[in-house]
Amino acid sequence: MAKEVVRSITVNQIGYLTNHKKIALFKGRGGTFRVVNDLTKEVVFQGEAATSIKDEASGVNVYSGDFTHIGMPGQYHIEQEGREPSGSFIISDTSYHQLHKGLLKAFYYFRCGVELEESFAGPWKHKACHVSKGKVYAQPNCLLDSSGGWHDAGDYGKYTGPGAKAVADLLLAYELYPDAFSEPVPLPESDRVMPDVLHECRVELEWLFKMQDASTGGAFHKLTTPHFPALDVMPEEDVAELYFSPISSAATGCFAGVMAMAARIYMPFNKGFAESCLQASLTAWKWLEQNPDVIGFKNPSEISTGEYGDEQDLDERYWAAAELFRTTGDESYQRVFITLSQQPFSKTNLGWADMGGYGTIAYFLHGEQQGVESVYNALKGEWLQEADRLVEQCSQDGYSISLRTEDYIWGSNMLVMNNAMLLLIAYHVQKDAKYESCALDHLHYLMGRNVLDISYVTGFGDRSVMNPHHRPSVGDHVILPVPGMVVGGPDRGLHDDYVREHLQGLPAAQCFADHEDSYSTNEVTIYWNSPAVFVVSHFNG
Ligand code: G3I
Ligand code: 9MR
Ligand code: ZN
Repeated sequence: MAKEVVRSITVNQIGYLTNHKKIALFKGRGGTFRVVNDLTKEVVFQGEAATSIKDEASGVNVYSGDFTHIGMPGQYHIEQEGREPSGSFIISDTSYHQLHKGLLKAFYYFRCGVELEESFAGPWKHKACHVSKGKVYAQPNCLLDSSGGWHDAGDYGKYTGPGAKAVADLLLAYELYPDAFSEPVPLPESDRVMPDVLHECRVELEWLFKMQDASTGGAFHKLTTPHFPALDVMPEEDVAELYFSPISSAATGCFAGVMAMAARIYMPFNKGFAESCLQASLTAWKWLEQNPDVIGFKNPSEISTGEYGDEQDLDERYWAAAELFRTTGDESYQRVFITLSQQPFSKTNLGWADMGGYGTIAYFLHGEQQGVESVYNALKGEWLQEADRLVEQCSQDGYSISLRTEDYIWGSNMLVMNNAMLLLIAYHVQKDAKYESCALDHLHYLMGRNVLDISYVTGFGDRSVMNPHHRPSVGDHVILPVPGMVVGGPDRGLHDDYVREHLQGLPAAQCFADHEDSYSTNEVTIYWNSPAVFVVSHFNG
């Protein structure tokens, strides 16, 4: 039998949790299947993949085989007559332990301005990069320290909003699931006093401080070279001039939000740092008060790096107000929050542009007692309504995720993980097991239970992404990519030349190419990794 390049029996390539639902998905045909113990070769379970869904997004018929019955930890695979077996997977209470560490360690690899030493970075070591001062756009004589933080993605830009989203996800993961972070990654700073996730976020927060304009309190939108360097340029070789692009109100809003959040979370570990975060948040808030109208962002004509344009700042203001209320207890922030909550923008979105969801989460986590009951209940109703929509969508989807055909956009894997995160927050406010179970299905998709039989996380899974659009991975001459990075995933819009040439006419969920040139499907970003850390934290207790 010819080996299938894309296996048609797909599983989470890492594995399943002992006490959760375990399902394999069979493309094209169902029938009897056997679960075999890798070690003993024993058939431990035989089942029927009988029911199927005709899946529009993937363009295939998908049969579902349930082996939840297996409760014995071990390593298994699935067999069926006339087919390539599934990949091996484990069943254990701690299946996602290494994955969790790997997803968090990716942030270390994204670090900018410091050398990545071999003892922590292994073959992916490199020298310190982007250590020069940056020019403030349109103020040629104003040079400011710009070093530190994380590179945004496969490029070396650093962007305020996306950075704030990434930190927010990680800090929320720690706030809700501290036990998931009990072991060191380890990182150079690991001290078993402050959890590594907080050490890692501090790297970005220290850089974010530098994005605040000292004279006004507003936040510069981004810090990049004028253009993207070539794909094989290592970070330390990228020495073009750095520019602070102009201040935007969206950047300032999420800056205020994430700093208020950090002030609260770092307080038990480092009072001085926490106070600096609060101060930064308050001055950003003052800027927002003094600039009530949107100050949007468009790339200046000389700059062509990522734009992350955002013409709507009410969601960022809403988030900032919620965090400041939660951190300080000052009712005046709650009043602003409530007023903003009546405006027509999404209160559930967790994207880099639409950040309203973070405001709602902050209000939930502050507690029903601390808030205004009617506001709390209205927001809870809205959140659960969206969660129910996602659960319903999953039940109609062949690969059991909540994306509709039109949701396979650039960075669709962020949506996959954001939706799972939304479901886990729903589970937090209303303990209905369907939310948790549906969230876990999204992780199974990310880790290989998808029409392409691919794990979208580098270095994890037996058929994981190998050629991400990630400059260090291209330029370092190491065969394996930097591990632990989530790639963007299928984008039906075919937004780069490589996919336009190779993927015409394919169904949405198949519009993905594991090729380094495909920046619209196979790039990596910090804010695609961060919701994955959140989701895996829930299941890493
Ligand atoms: O929101 C709309 C949706 O309403 C519409 O139906 C759909 C149809 O295509 O498009 C959606 O918008 C997409 C948007 O992402 C959603 O977030 C746009 O088409 C798509 O072009 C846009 O892509 C962004 C991309 O930059 C291009 O601007 C990605 O979100 C964003 O993650 C990506 O970010 C880049 C940075 O610029 C540079 N660094 C790397 C990073 C990742 O590729
Ligand atoms: O490498 C760039 C990637 O980080 C961005 O997300 C992407 C979209 O802005 O652009 C990539 O750069 C490409 C550029 O846009 C067009 N020429 C090829 C570049 C990739 O080498
Ligand atoms: Zn750098």
